[in-house]
Amino acid sequence: ETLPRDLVGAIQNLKKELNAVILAHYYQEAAIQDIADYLGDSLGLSQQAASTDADVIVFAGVHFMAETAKILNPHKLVLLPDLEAGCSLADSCPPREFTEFKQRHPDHLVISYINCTAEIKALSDIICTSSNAVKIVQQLPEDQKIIFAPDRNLGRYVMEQTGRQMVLWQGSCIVHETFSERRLLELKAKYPQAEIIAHPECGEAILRHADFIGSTTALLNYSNKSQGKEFIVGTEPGIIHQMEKLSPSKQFIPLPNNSNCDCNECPYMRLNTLEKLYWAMKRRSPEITLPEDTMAAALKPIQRMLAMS
Ligand code: CIZ
Ligand code: SF4
Repeated sequence: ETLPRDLVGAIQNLKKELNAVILAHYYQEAAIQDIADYLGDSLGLSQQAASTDADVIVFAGVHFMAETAKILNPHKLVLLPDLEAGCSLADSCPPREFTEFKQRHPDHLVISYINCTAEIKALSDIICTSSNAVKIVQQLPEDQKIIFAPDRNLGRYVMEQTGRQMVLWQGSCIVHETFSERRLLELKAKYPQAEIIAHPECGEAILRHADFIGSTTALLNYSNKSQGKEFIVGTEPGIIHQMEKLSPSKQFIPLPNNSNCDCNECPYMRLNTLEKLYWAMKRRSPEITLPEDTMAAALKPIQRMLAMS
């Protein structure tokens, strides 16, 4: 089979044919963002997934996000353009080790960042995202013992913001944890007026320099409202497409990682392409499937999050 000449038009037609909705994360390439019905961060996309009346959800994001959509819609077809689109942070928390970790910390409530597998969600009490993590922890009783998984950087940030102690699982994201402080200082010298905005998945060395810290949606809104003209962006640079759309006169400078290239894209997010998205809709595959019991167990902590945020 050959690719249609008008790929975007063909995707629009398939969308009607399948009664499908296309959900895309901010870290997707610009062409995918531009054809999406809804664009957002993990919280926004899971809220969209929870409320959609489409028959098919095409998820342009990574595997754990598509799993969340499936858990919220067990009877719908959820397509992911490339099943290999995983996540280093989700991979850093294997269920067997996490079960043992939980056993070593009895009486602890388990709060897991949504960037984890369905199995880890099933082992958790409440799910959170970077948009609502602080708010959720603040709603818990002062003496509540808490395990926070899997991101140690977001966990440390939430501890600082809430003044609460939590036991942290030591996971991290290869994109956010490898931003270079040295390159950041160089950029700061080159653009002295620039505001530094960063995601809480970044390491402490980066967050120390940040003028504003927030979820992807919060960073986007901040860059739009701020009087600043230049921004050094400490998160996956896919988001810059929306920042530029909202604020065409401002300059957005991506923060490089600590390799010798000017790179920092999420290798998993970028596995999805417009071509793969088209084939997934055309073939109704690859689809996300999960065991019934895992879905049922993972749904409860997600519903708790949606109720608390
Ligand atoms: O690093 C990610 O995958 C993030 C920040 C996702 C999200 O939308 O919160
Ligand atoms: Fe996972 Fe990091 Fe990629 Fe987000 S940016 S999907 S946390 S590897």
